Amino acid sequence: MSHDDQLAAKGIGRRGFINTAALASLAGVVACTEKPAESAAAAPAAPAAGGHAAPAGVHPKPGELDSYYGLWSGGHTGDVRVLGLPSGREIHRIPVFNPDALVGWGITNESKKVMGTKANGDLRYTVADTHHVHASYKDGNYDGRYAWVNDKINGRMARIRLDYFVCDKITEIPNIQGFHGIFPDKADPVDPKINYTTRVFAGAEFSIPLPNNGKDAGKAEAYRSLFTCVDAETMEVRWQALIDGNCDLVATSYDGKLAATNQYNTEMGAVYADMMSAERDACAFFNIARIEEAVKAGKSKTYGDSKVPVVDCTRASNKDPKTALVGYVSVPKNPHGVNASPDGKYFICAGKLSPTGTVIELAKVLDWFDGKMEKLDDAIVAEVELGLGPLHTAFDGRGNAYTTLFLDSQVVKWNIEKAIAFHKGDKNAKYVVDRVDLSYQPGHLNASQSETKAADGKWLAIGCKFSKDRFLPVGPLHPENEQLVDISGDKMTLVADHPVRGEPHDFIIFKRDLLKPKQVYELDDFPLATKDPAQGGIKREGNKVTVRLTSQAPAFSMTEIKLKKGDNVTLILTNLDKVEDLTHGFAIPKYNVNFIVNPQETASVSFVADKPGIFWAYCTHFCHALHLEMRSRIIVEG
Ligand code: RUQ
Ligand code: CUA
Ligand code: CA
Repeated sequence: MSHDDQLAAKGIGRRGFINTAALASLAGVVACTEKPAESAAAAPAAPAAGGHAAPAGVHPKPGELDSYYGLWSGGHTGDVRVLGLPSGREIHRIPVFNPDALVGWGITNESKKVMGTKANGDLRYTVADTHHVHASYKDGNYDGRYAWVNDKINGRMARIRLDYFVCDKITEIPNIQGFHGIFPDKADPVDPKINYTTRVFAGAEFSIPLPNNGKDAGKAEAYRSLFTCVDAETMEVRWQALIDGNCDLVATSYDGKLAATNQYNTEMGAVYADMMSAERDACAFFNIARIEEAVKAGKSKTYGDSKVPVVDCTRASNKDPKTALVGYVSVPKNPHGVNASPDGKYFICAGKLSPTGTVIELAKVLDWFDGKMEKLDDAIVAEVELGLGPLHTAFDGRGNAYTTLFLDSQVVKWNIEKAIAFHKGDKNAKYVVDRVDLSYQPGHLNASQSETKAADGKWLAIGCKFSKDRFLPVGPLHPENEQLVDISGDKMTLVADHPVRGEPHDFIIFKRDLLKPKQVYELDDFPLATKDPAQGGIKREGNKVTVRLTSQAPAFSMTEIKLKKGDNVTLILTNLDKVEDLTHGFAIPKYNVNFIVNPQETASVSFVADKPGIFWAYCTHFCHALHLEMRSRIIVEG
């Protein structure tokens, strides 16, 4: 019985579900689920779930591997998720900003050091909101070194090592709020030998009074936003730029010369209505080489306790193009995404409150900075109607762009050169190639290899913000719906729905051979490693106790660990197993301790032995036929 048949048998039609959802009063948003007849014909109402119509790889056979990795932001779960594409299977979650009980993220001393602690040793933050994941580049393609992700709530940027799929650094950016857009550079603006990522840019969406000391809440002109540059290696903040308006999403050029951020509040309004009053907002283009010269020349200031140099990128101070650090290209009302086309020529801004996509030619922006073009807005080579609520754009490497339309609940495929011809006056240029209905209200989308020079035009994934009737009901909280579209032909074909836990935003999809992950750690990479069980044991200095323990399936090196009430204990566990996939866990009842050690990994936890008694510390990760027997008795003498 198909899903539809099952529902029909219960007297519940698909349409009935839609209507129920509509009644649930999602206001304007749900109106879009009632599709016009002609567009419903363009896409099947249900995905090719039976498998017969789905292209190879969408429903892999047992043991078959995916051909692409996907790195997905987790949203309010504060993590990054690793998916296999085209199957859509979730393979891994990388804990980043939020504690995670599986790996002991936020519990081990090593992870706490990365996450940041308060003076008393507690985590500084336990909440986050990850939106945008982007990876490091070399020669215009991903090089498999790093990925970065933002925490919108607390203004933090995290780096993930793609050899081990772990977060190794988190930087808190000073004097900003609502850190949203993030993008690594793809080359150095000056040195052609540096054809790889060395900087990561960050946009601040919410303006705050600078300095933010509670004194200027009522002064609209004190509210400002900063655009930030972080060093990709050290993760230190290199510089910031004071701008007019706010930052939304960020894009970088392939030659490293330009970074840009869309702005939806050039009005610099502190309240909602003021943020929508102007007909046009802007995309701010930063001249990276000039900004870094200005920083070097000391033409900067600082705010509050921060020592980060801040350069002046306001309009008033950057009127002469020949010395300007920034140029503001005007874009219709409250734009959202800005994306770089894989041929390196254009940035495309999605209009959000305007039904348009704006194509900005980068060579012309550089001409303006060189004094060769008078009006910066002449860099706009197309501004075409796409549909209602354009948010983000992806590319297929064949000259086509794919833009999500939030309000129309569609993705539109359009041809960039034809849009340019249309904008120039060729009214016969049919730039819209195809449209597909989505379920429902898409935000982000990305295509395989989309934001690289190797865009391959095979798969398009779309993050739909509402799933309504697409999955079995699970109470009031619905999953999001990540949909997969085959874009290899002229027409797009919707091939799969995947439920995901809320709420992913941006993601990237790239060929699996671009990564060579390691599956066993190097013992020597851990200074605290106990390389031989004989070196383990308990060392006591007063009430400071160090326990050095090893694991080898199915036993820990000590069956008994004797402590005294009040001891300050640091327990260091090294997993001496060398076999791939042989992970052990370590949990201590009543002490809020649980973490894992992967093969050849060392991790440590610190706690005060404040409760006397015996506590069976046990292995929480299935490792052996005698896994359940793998434990060690901790005796805290009263
Ligand atoms: S933003 S759709 Cu961060 Cu577009 Cu989510
Ligand atoms: Cu070791 Cu389970
Ligand atoms: Ca506006």
